[in-house]
Amino acid sequence: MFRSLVPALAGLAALGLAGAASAQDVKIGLILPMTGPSSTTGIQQQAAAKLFMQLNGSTVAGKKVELIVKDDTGNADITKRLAQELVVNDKVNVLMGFGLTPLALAVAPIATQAKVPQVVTAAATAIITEQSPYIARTSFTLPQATVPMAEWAFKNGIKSVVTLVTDYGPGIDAEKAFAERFAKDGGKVIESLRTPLRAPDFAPFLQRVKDAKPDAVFVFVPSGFGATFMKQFAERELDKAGIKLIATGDVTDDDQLNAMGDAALGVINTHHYSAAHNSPENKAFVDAFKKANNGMRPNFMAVGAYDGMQLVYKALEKTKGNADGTALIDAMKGLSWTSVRGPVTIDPQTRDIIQDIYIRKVEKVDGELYNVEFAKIEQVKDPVKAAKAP
Ligand code: VNL
Repeated sequence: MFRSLVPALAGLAALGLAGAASAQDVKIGLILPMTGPSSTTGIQQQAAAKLFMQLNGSTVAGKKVELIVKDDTGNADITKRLAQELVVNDKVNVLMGFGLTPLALAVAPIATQAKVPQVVTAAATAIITEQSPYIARTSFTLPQATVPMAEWAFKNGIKSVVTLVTDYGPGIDAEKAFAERFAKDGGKVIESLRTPLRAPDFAPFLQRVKDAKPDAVFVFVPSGFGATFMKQFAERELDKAGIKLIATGDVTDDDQLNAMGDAALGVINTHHYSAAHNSPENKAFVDAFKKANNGMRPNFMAVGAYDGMQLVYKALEKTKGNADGTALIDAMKGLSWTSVRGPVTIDPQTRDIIQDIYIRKVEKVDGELYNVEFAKIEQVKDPVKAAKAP
C-alpha cells in the first residue's frame, strides 16, 4: 500500500504538483466538539480561530497557514482517530483544540510519537500537560482558577462549604484544590458531591446541599452546563435558605450568562477571562467577534482558541517559519504576549499558561449580565505543578 504510493507521488512531483504547496503551508488540525453536549465549546473555539486569521492574515513568517477543522462530537475514540488521520494523511504541523479532558488525553501519545505539537485550547485538568512533552496549553487549569476562590471565600466570612462538581478530571481537580486551600485557611468542607458528566440532573444534589446548610456551595460544571445548573439552583431556592453560590467562571460562562437571568446576579466566581474585561485589546476583540458571529458574545473558550492561534503564529515567527514539530514546541516555551484576557506567558517548564486570575461578581451592565472583575491575582501558575517544582 505504502510502496504503491511512491511512484504516484514521484509522478506528481515530476508534474510539479506535489511538494510545492505542502512545503510552504503550515497546517493546523483543529479538533473540536462541534456537535453533541459540548458543542458550544466547539462553536466558540472555531469562531475565534477563524477570527484570529481574519484579523492577522493567513501568512506568517512567509508561510501560508491552513486551518483544518474536524468535529469529534465530544467522543474520545473519534478525537483519537481524527488526530491520527490529520497527522498521517494531512501531515498537519500542529494539532489544536480538545474541548474536554478525555479528548486531550486521547491524543497525547500521538503528539509524542509523531513529534507534533498539541496545543490544548480548552481542556483544563492539571495533569494534561504532563502527558506529552509536545503539549502546550492556552486555556487554564482548574486548580489555577479555584485556589483564589477558596482564599476569597474564607477571607469574606464563609466558614463552611459543600462542594458540588462534575465527576471527571477538572471537577475532581476543582474539588481537591478548593478543599485543600479552604482547610489550610481554617474553613471546613462539610460535604463533597459529584454529579455525572452526561445529562446531569442537579436537583437531588442541590437538595442535599440545602439539607447540609453550609455558608456556601462551591460549584464547577464544564462550559455549556451553567444555564441548566443555574435554573435548578434558582428552583430549589438555595439563596432564600441563605446559602451563597461561589464558583469557577465555567458556571457563569459568558456564552450562557445572559440567558441565566437574575438568579445569577451577585454570584462571586474566579476565572481568567470575562467578556467585560476592561482593556482596549479586549474591547476590540469582543466587538470583532460579535460582528463576525451574529452578535454571539465570546466566552473563555473563544479566548483559549484565539490565544492558541496566537501561540502558533508567535512560535512560527520565532522559528522564522520552520514548522518542524520539535522546533515549534521549543519556540512556544517562554513566549509572552498581551492576550485579550491580560498578560500571559507559556511556562517554559510546564508548558501551561501563566495568567492573571480575576475575582468577579455577576452584575447587570447596560441591561446585560456580565462577570464584572473587581480584584485580580497576578501571574498565577498552575498550583499543582508549582507545588511539585524543585
Ligand atoms: C473542561 C474544563 C471542559 C473546563 C470545560 O468545558 C470546562 C475539561 C467544556 O477539562 O474537560 O469549562
